[in-house]
Amino acid sequence: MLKLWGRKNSSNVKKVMWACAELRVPYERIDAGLHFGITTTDDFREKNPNGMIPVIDDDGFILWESNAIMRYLCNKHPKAPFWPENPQTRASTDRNAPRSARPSARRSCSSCAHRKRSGT
Ligand SMILES: N[C@@H](CCC(=O)N[C@@H](CS)C(=O)NCC(=O)O)C(=O)O
Repeated sequence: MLKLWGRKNSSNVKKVMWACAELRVPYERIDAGLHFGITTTDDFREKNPNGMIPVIDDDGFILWESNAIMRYLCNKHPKAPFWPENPQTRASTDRNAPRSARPSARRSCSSCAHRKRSGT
């Protein structure tokens, strides 16, 4: 079963959880990040040297970066209703994926807000 590392109050983890739910992909989520820790361990850093969540392990295939994970899941499950086959329609959908990195979306992520406050 797909493994997903990340706390569920992370906007980037939520994106992956949402994609899994839409695609009906069963997964096991492991709390990680902030007070859950784990992200600083050697084991986790082997998966993602940046120490960030989300990270997935799909039968030994490790992937991090929420948008890359969503695209991977959509490519693996091509019937994804939100991942149109038409290249132009898909490009429009794809354009919206990184929007979570915009300042308005970052405010909703507590760890990113923390970084902004602490200047890290
Ligand atoms: N570009 C990355 C950003 C990942 C990111 O910023 N993750 C935050 C949570 S939203 C994180 O790992 N924060 C540190 C922590 O929770 O310990 C992605 O989209 O996956």
